Amino acid sequence: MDATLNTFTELAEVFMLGGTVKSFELISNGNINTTYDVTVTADGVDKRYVFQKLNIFVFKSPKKIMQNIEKITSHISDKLEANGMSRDNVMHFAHTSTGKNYFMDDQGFWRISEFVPNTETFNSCDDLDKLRSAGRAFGEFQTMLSDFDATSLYETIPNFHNTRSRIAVFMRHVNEDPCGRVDEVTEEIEKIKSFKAMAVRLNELIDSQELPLRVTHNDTKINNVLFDKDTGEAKTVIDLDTVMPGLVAHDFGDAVRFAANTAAEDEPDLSKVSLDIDRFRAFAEGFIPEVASSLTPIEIKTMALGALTMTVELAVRFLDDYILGDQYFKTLYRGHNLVRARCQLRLAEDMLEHMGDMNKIIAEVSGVKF
Ligand code: GN1
Ligand code: MG
Repeated sequence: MDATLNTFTELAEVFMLGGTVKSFELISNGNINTTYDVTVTADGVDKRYVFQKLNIFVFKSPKKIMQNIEKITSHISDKLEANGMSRDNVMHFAHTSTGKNYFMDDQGFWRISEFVPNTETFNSCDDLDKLRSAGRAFGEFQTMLSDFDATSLYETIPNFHNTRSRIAVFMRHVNEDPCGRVDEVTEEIEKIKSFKAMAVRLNELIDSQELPLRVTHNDTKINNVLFDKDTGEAKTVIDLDTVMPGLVAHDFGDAVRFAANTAAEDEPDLSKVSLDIDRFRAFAEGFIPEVASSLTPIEIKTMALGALTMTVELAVRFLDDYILGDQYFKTLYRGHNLVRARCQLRLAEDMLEHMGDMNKIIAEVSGVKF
Protein backbone atom coordinates (compact mmCIF):
# COMPACT_ATOMS: atom_id res chain seq x y z
CA MET A 1 0.00 0.00 0.00
CA ASP A 2 1.23 3.47 -0.88
CA ALA A 3 1.98 5.85 1.95
CA THR A 4 -0.55 8.64 2.59
CA LEU A 5 -0.46 11.83 4.65
CA ASN A 6 -1.97 9.75 7.42
CA THR A 7 0.95 7.32 7.34
CA PHE A 8 3.39 10.18 7.87
CA THR A 9 1.23 11.84 10.54
CA GLU A 10 1.20 8.63 12.54
CA LEU A 11 4.93 8.14 12.11
CA ALA A 12 5.61 11.74 13.15
CA GLU A 13 3.75 11.00 16.39
CA VAL A 14 5.57 7.74 17.03
CA PHE A 15 8.92 9.48 16.56
CA MET A 16 7.77 12.47 18.67
CA LEU A 17 8.64 15.02 15.99
CA GLY A 18 6.10 17.55 17.35
CA GLY A 19 3.98 19.64 14.97
CA THR A 20 1.90 18.57 12.00
CA VAL A 21 2.89 16.96 8.77
CA LYS A 22 2.39 19.58 6.06
CA SER A 23 3.53 17.77 2.91
CA PHE A 24 5.48 14.83 1.62
CA GLU A 25 7.21 13.95 -1.61
CA LEU A 26 8.67 10.68 -2.89
CA ILE A 27 12.42 10.86 -3.51
CA SER A 28 13.01 8.56 -6.44
CA ASN A 29 16.73 8.00 -5.71
CA GLY A 30 17.81 4.54 -4.67
CA ASN A 31 17.17 1.08 -6.04
CA ILE A 32 16.23 -0.58 -2.75
CA ASN A 33 14.51 1.47 -0.02
CA THR A 34 11.58 3.89 -0.45
CA THR A 35 12.35 7.43 0.64
CA TYR A 36 10.20 10.50 1.28
CA ASP A 37 11.00 14.14 1.88
CA VAL A 38 8.51 15.17 4.58
CA THR A 39 7.85 18.69 5.90
CA VAL A 40 6.59 19.07 9.45
CA THR A 41 5.32 22.39 10.79
CA ALA A 42 5.76 23.23 14.46
CA ASP A 43 4.96 26.67 15.92
CA GLY A 44 4.77 28.09 12.41
CA VAL A 45 8.23 26.83 11.48
CA ASP A 46 8.78 24.20 8.77
CA LYS A 47 11.30 21.44 9.28
CA ARG A 48 12.20 18.78 6.74
CA TYR A 49 12.81 15.12 7.48
CA VAL A 50 13.72 12.07 5.46
CA PHE A 51 11.28 9.21 6.12
CA GLN A 52 12.53 5.92 4.82
CA LYS A 53 10.80 2.58 4.49
CA LEU A 54 13.40 -0.15 4.53
CA ASN A 55 13.24 -2.95 2.00
CA ILE A 56 13.01 -5.97 4.24
CA PHE A 57 13.32 -8.39 1.34
CA VAL A 58 16.86 -7.07 0.90
CA PHE A 59 17.65 -6.29 4.54
CA LYS A 60 16.54 -9.37 6.43
CA SER A 61 17.47 -8.02 9.88
CA PRO A 62 16.60 -4.32 9.78
CA LYS A 63 16.84 -3.85 13.57
CA LYS A 64 20.46 -4.94 13.44
CA ILE A 65 21.10 -2.40 10.68
CA MET A 66 19.74 0.33 12.90
CA GLN A 67 22.01 -0.82 15.73
CA ASN A 68 24.97 -0.60 13.36
CA ILE A 69 23.92 2.89 12.31
CA GLU A 70 23.59 4.04 15.91
CA LYS A 71 27.14 2.85 16.62
CA ILE A 72 28.62 4.30 13.44
CA THR A 73 26.98 7.73 13.70
CA SER A 74 27.92 8.16 17.35
CA HIS A 75 31.51 7.11 16.64
CA ILE A 76 31.77 9.69 13.84
CA SER A 77 29.91 12.34 15.76
CA ASP A 78 32.24 11.95 18.79
CA LYS A 79 35.25 12.24 16.52
CA LEU A 80 33.93 15.33 14.81
CA GLU A 81 33.35 16.94 18.18
CA ALA A 82 36.80 15.96 19.43
CA ASN A 83 38.26 17.65 16.34
CA GLY A 84 36.23 20.79 16.95
CA MET A 85 34.01 20.11 13.92
CA SER A 86 30.26 20.35 13.68
CA ARG A 87 28.20 17.28 14.49
CA ASP A 88 25.89 18.41 11.69
CA ASN A 89 28.17 16.57 9.28
CA VAL A 90 26.76 13.24 10.33
CA MET A 91 23.20 11.93 10.01
CA HIS A 92 20.82 12.30 12.96
CA PHE A 93 18.04 9.77 13.40
CA ALA A 94 14.82 10.37 15.32
CA HIS A 95 13.95 8.11 18.27
CA THR A 96 10.61 6.82 19.46
CA SER A 97 9.33 7.26 23.02
CA THR A 98 10.83 3.88 23.84
CA GLY A 99 14.24 5.00 22.60
CA LYS A 100 14.30 3.09 19.33
CA ASN A 101 15.61 4.59 16.09
CA TYR A 102 13.06 2.64 14.04
CA PHE A 103 9.40 1.71 14.05
CA MET A 104 7.96 -1.47 12.71
CA ASP A 105 4.35 -2.49 12.13
CA ASP A 106 2.50 -4.57 9.56
CA GLN A 107 2.94 -1.73 7.02
CA GLY A 108 6.69 -1.92 7.15
CA PHE A 109 9.91 -0.88 8.84
CA TRP A 110 10.46 2.87 9.10
CA ARG A 111 13.20 5.25 10.16
CA ILE A 112 13.43 9.03 10.14
CA SER A 113 16.46 11.25 9.82
CA GLU A 114 16.70 15.01 9.87
CA PHE A 115 17.05 16.58 6.45
CA VAL A 116 20.51 18.17 6.41
CA PRO A 117 19.63 21.81 5.61
CA ASN A 118 20.88 23.54 2.51
CA THR A 119 22.22 20.41 0.83
CA GLU A 120 21.61 18.70 -2.49
CA THR A 121 22.49 15.42 -4.20
CA PHE A 122 23.49 14.56 -7.75
CA ASN A 123 22.82 11.43 -9.77
CA SER A 124 25.56 12.36 -12.15
CA CYS A 125 28.22 14.98 -11.95
CA ASP A 126 30.68 16.36 -14.46
CA ASP A 127 31.94 19.09 -12.14
CA LEU A 128 35.47 17.92 -11.33
CA ASP A 129 35.69 20.03 -8.15
CA LYS A 130 32.57 18.33 -6.81
CA LEU A 131 33.97 14.91 -7.68
CA ARG A 132 37.22 15.72 -5.90
CA SER A 133 35.21 16.85 -2.91
CA ALA A 134 33.11 13.66 -2.95
CA GLY A 135 36.37 11.69 -3.05
CA ARG A 136 37.58 13.55 0.02
CA ALA A 137 34.27 12.88 1.82
CA PHE A 138 34.36 9.13 1.19
CA GLY A 139 38.06 9.05 2.04
CA GLU A 140 37.43 10.93 5.26
CA PHE A 141 34.55 8.58 6.09
CA GLN A 142 36.97 5.68 5.68
CA THR A 143 39.54 7.35 7.92
CA MET A 144 36.95 8.18 10.59
CA LEU A 145 36.09 4.50 10.85
CA SER A 146 39.70 3.29 10.79
CA ASP A 147 39.65 2.69 14.56
CA PHE A 148 36.09 1.39 14.68
CA ASP A 149 35.76 -2.11 16.08
CA ALA A 150 34.70 -4.16 13.06
CA THR A 151 33.64 -7.09 15.24
CA SER A 152 30.92 -4.92 16.81
CA LEU A 153 29.22 -4.57 13.42
CA TYR A 154 26.54 -6.92 12.23
CA GLU A 155 27.12 -8.04 8.62
CA THR A 156 23.93 -6.59 7.11
CA ILE A 157 24.19 -8.51 3.83
CA PRO A 158 26.58 -11.46 4.03
CA ASN A 159 29.02 -11.73 1.11
CA PHE A 160 27.88 -8.33 -0.13
CA HIS A 161 31.05 -7.57 -2.10
CA ASN A 162 32.31 -11.13 -2.27
CA THR A 163 32.64 -11.08 -6.05
CA ARG A 164 33.66 -14.72 -6.28
CA SER A 165 30.61 -15.84 -4.37
CA ARG A 166 28.39 -13.47 -6.41
CA ILE A 167 29.64 -15.12 -9.62
CA ALA A 168 29.19 -18.64 -8.20
CA VAL A 169 25.61 -17.91 -7.11
CA PHE A 170 24.92 -16.31 -10.50
CA MET A 171 26.19 -19.39 -12.38
CA ARG A 172 23.94 -21.59 -10.27
CA HIS A 173 20.95 -19.44 -11.21
CA VAL A 174 21.99 -19.59 -14.87
CA ASN A 175 21.79 -23.39 -14.63
CA GLU A 176 18.44 -23.29 -12.86
CA ASP A 177 16.99 -20.64 -15.23
CA PRO A 178 13.81 -20.22 -13.14
CA CYS A 179 12.15 -17.66 -15.46
CA GLY A 180 13.31 -18.98 -18.82
CA ARG A 181 15.34 -15.84 -19.49
CA VAL A 182 18.80 -17.38 -19.87
CA ASP A 183 18.53 -17.88 -23.65
CA GLU A 184 18.24 -14.11 -24.11
CA VAL A 185 21.47 -13.37 -22.28
CA THR A 186 24.03 -15.94 -23.41
CA GLU A 187 26.33 -13.23 -24.79
CA GLU A 188 26.34 -11.41 -21.45
CA ILE A 189 27.03 -14.67 -19.58
CA GLU A 190 30.05 -15.31 -21.80
CA LYS A 191 31.36 -11.81 -21.11
CA ILE A 192 31.02 -12.36 -17.37
CA LYS A 193 32.93 -15.63 -17.67
CA SER A 194 35.71 -13.84 -19.53
CA PHE A 195 36.04 -11.27 -16.72
CA LYS A 196 35.96 -13.85 -13.95
CA ALA A 197 39.70 -14.40 -13.45
CA MET A 198 40.30 -10.67 -12.99
CA ALA A 199 37.18 -10.07 -10.93
CA VAL A 200 38.08 -12.73 -8.32
CA ARG A 201 41.65 -11.45 -7.91
CA LEU A 202 40.72 -9.32 -4.89
CA ASN A 203 39.17 -12.39 -3.23
CA GLU A 204 42.45 -14.22 -3.70
CA LEU A 205 44.38 -11.35 -2.13
CA ILE A 206 42.02 -11.42 0.87
CA ASP A 207 42.49 -15.19 1.18
CA SER A 208 46.27 -14.86 1.14
CA GLN A 209 45.98 -12.02 3.69
CA GLU A 210 47.76 -9.63 1.36
CA LEU A 211 44.75 -7.30 1.52
CA PRO A 212 43.30 -6.31 4.91
CA LEU A 213 39.59 -5.92 5.57
CA ARG A 214 38.58 -2.54 6.99
CA VAL A 215 35.29 -0.97 7.95
CA THR A 216 34.03 0.42 4.66
CA HIS A 217 30.90 2.16 3.36
CA ASN A 218 30.22 -0.30 0.53
CA ASP A 219 27.73 1.83 -1.41
CA THR A 220 29.73 4.84 -2.54
CA LYS A 221 27.52 6.15 -5.30
CA ILE A 222 27.84 9.91 -5.72
CA ASN A 223 24.15 10.30 -4.84
CA ASN A 224 25.07 9.10 -1.36
CA VAL A 225 26.93 12.36 -0.76
CA LEU A 226 25.15 15.54 0.37
CA PHE A 227 26.71 18.68 -1.09
CA ASP A 228 26.46 22.08 0.52
CA LYS A 229 24.35 24.23 -1.83
CA ASP A 230 26.38 27.37 -1.17
CA THR A 231 29.95 26.11 -1.18
CA GLY A 232 29.47 23.11 -3.49
CA GLU A 233 31.59 21.07 -1.05
CA ALA A 234 30.63 17.56 -0.01
CA LYS A 235 29.23 17.77 3.51
CA THR A 236 27.80 14.43 4.61
CA VAL A 237 28.01 10.82 3.51
CA ILE A 238 24.64 9.08 3.76
CA ASP A 239 23.17 5.58 3.28
CA LEU A 240 24.93 3.68 6.04
CA ASP A 241 23.02 0.41 5.57
CA THR A 242 25.96 -1.50 4.18
CA VAL A 243 28.77 -0.21 6.38
CA MET A 244 30.59 -3.50 7.03
CA PRO A 245 34.06 -4.98 6.79
CA GLY A 246 35.31 -4.64 3.21
CA LEU A 247 38.14 -3.45 1.03
CA VAL A 248 39.09 0.17 0.44
CA ALA A 249 39.27 -0.83 -3.24
CA HIS A 250 35.54 -1.63 -3.07
CA ASP A 251 34.68 1.89 -1.92
CA PHE A 252 37.02 3.56 -4.37
CA GLY A 253 35.94 1.23 -7.16
CA ASP A 254 32.19 1.54 -6.68
CA ALA A 255 32.43 5.32 -6.60
CA VAL A 256 34.39 5.33 -9.86
CA ARG A 257 32.00 2.82 -11.44
CA PHE A 258 29.12 5.20 -10.87
CA ALA A 259 30.62 8.68 -11.03
CA ALA A 260 33.22 8.25 -13.78
CA ASN A 261 30.80 6.62 -16.23
CA THR A 262 30.08 9.05 -19.09
CA ALA A 263 26.50 7.74 -18.98
CA ALA A 264 23.93 6.70 -16.39
CA GLU A 265 24.15 3.29 -14.73
CA ASP A 266 21.17 2.16 -16.83
CA GLU A 267 21.97 3.83 -20.16
CA PRO A 268 20.54 1.67 -22.97
CA ASP A 269 22.66 3.30 -25.71
CA LEU A 270 26.00 1.62 -25.12
CA SER A 271 27.83 4.00 -27.44
CA LYS A 272 27.41 6.61 -24.69
CA VAL A 273 28.99 4.41 -22.01
CA SER A 274 32.69 4.81 -21.22
CA LEU A 275 35.16 5.63 -18.48
CA ASP A 276 35.76 9.38 -18.16
CA ILE A 277 39.40 9.50 -17.18
CA ASP A 278 39.20 13.15 -16.03
CA ARG A 279 36.40 12.30 -13.62
CA PHE A 280 38.39 9.28 -12.51
CA ARG A 281 41.38 11.50 -11.80
CA ALA A 282 39.31 14.07 -9.92
CA PHE A 283 37.78 11.45 -7.62
CA ALA A 284 41.21 9.85 -7.06
CA GLU A 285 42.72 13.24 -6.23
CA GLY A 286 40.12 13.68 -3.51
CA PHE A 287 40.02 10.16 -2.13
CA ILE A 288 43.60 8.94 -2.15
CA PRO A 289 45.33 11.70 -0.15
CA GLU A 290 42.71 11.25 2.60
CA VAL A 291 43.42 7.54 3.01
CA ALA A 292 46.94 6.98 1.66
CA SER A 293 48.86 7.29 4.92
CA SER A 294 46.86 4.53 6.60
CA LEU A 295 46.92 2.09 3.67
CA THR A 296 49.44 -0.53 2.60
CA PRO A 297 50.99 -0.16 -0.88
CA ILE A 298 49.04 -3.13 -2.19
CA GLU A 299 45.76 -1.52 -1.14
CA ILE A 300 46.67 1.45 -3.29
CA LYS A 301 47.91 -0.69 -6.17
CA THR A 302 44.61 -2.59 -6.33
CA MET A 303 42.33 0.45 -6.50
CA ALA A 304 41.94 0.44 -10.29
CA LEU A 305 41.30 -3.30 -10.11
CA GLY A 306 38.64 -2.40 -7.54
CA ALA A 307 36.89 -0.25 -10.14
CA LEU A 308 36.88 -3.06 -12.69
CA THR A 309 35.82 -5.61 -10.05
CA MET A 310 32.91 -3.55 -8.78
CA THR A 311 31.71 -2.90 -12.31
CA VAL A 312 31.78 -6.60 -13.19
CA GLU A 313 30.15 -7.41 -9.83
CA LEU A 314 27.27 -5.03 -10.54
CA ALA A 315 26.85 -6.54 -14.02
CA VAL A 316 26.60 -9.94 -12.31
CA ARG A 317 24.13 -8.67 -9.70
CA PHE A 318 21.86 -6.96 -12.25
CA LEU A 319 21.90 -9.94 -14.61
CA ASP A 320 21.33 -12.34 -11.72
CA ASP A 321 18.26 -10.35 -10.71
CA TYR A 322 17.04 -10.37 -14.32
CA ILE A 323 17.39 -14.17 -14.48
CA LEU A 324 15.53 -14.50 -11.16
CA GLY A 325 12.61 -12.35 -12.36
CA ASP A 326 13.57 -8.88 -10.97
CA GLN A 327 13.04 -9.35 -7.27
CA TYR A 328 15.88 -7.40 -5.70
CA PHE A 329 16.43 -4.06 -7.48
CA LYS A 330 13.52 -1.75 -8.21
CA THR A 331 12.86 -1.79 -11.95
CA LEU A 332 10.99 0.78 -14.02
CA TYR A 333 10.30 -1.45 -17.05
CA ARG A 334 10.73 -5.06 -18.20
CA GLY A 335 14.35 -5.62 -19.06
CA HIS A 336 15.63 -2.74 -16.88
CA ASN A 337 18.05 -5.02 -15.05
CA LEU A 338 19.31 -6.41 -18.35
CA VAL A 339 19.92 -2.88 -19.62
CA ARG A 340 21.81 -2.10 -16.41
CA ALA A 341 23.90 -5.26 -16.74
CA ARG A 342 24.79 -4.51 -20.38
CA CYS A 343 25.79 -0.98 -19.43
CA GLN A 344 28.07 -2.27 -16.66
CA LEU A 345 29.67 -4.80 -19.01
CA ARG A 346 30.40 -2.10 -21.60
CA LEU A 347 31.92 0.08 -18.88
CA ALA A 348 34.00 -2.85 -17.61
CA GLU A 349 35.33 -3.42 -21.15
CA ASP A 350 36.34 0.22 -21.37
CA MET A 351 37.93 0.11 -17.93
CA LEU A 352 39.95 -2.93 -18.95
CA GLU A 353 41.33 -0.95 -21.89
CA HIS A 354 42.24 1.88 -19.54
CA MET A 355 43.75 -0.10 -16.65
CA GLY A 356 47.18 1.33 -17.49
CA ASP A 357 45.88 4.91 -17.49
CA MET A 358 44.03 4.41 -14.20
CA ASN A 359 47.08 2.88 -12.53
CA LYS A 360 49.28 5.69 -13.80
CA ILE A 361 47.02 8.29 -12.21
CA ILE A 362 46.85 6.36 -8.93
CA ALA A 363 50.65 6.08 -8.84
CA GLU A 364 50.97 9.79 -9.54
CA VAL A 365 48.41 10.88 -6.93
CA SER A 366 49.59 8.47 -4.20
CA GLY A 367 53.31 8.58 -4.84
CA VAL A 368 53.36 4.77 -4.64
CA LYS A 369 55.57 3.08 -7.25
CA PHE A 370 53.79 0.37 -9.23
C1 GN1 B 1 21.64 -0.32 -4.55
O1 GN1 B 1 19.74 1.56 -2.94
P1 GN1 B 1 20.95 2.09 -3.59
O2 GN1 B 1 20.58 2.67 -4.90
O3 GN1 B 1 21.74 3.01 -2.71
C2 GN1 B 1 22.49 -1.43 -3.98
C3 GN1 B 1 23.97 -1.17 -4.28
C4 GN1 B 1 24.15 -1.04 -5.78
C5 GN1 B 1 23.24 0.05 -6.31
C6 GN1 B 1 23.32 0.13 -7.80
C7 GN1 B 1 21.79 -2.73 -0.52
O4 GN1 B 1 21.97 0.87 -3.87
O5 GN1 B 1 24.75 -2.23 -3.81
O6 GN1 B 1 25.49 -0.71 -6.08
O7 GN1 B 1 21.87 -0.19 -5.94
N1 GN1 B 1 22.29 -1.54 -2.53
C8 GN1 B 1 22.05 -2.74 -1.97
O8 GN1 B 1 22.71 1.29 -8.23
O9 GN1 B 1 22.04 -3.79 -2.61
MG1 MG C 1 22.05 1.95 -0.62
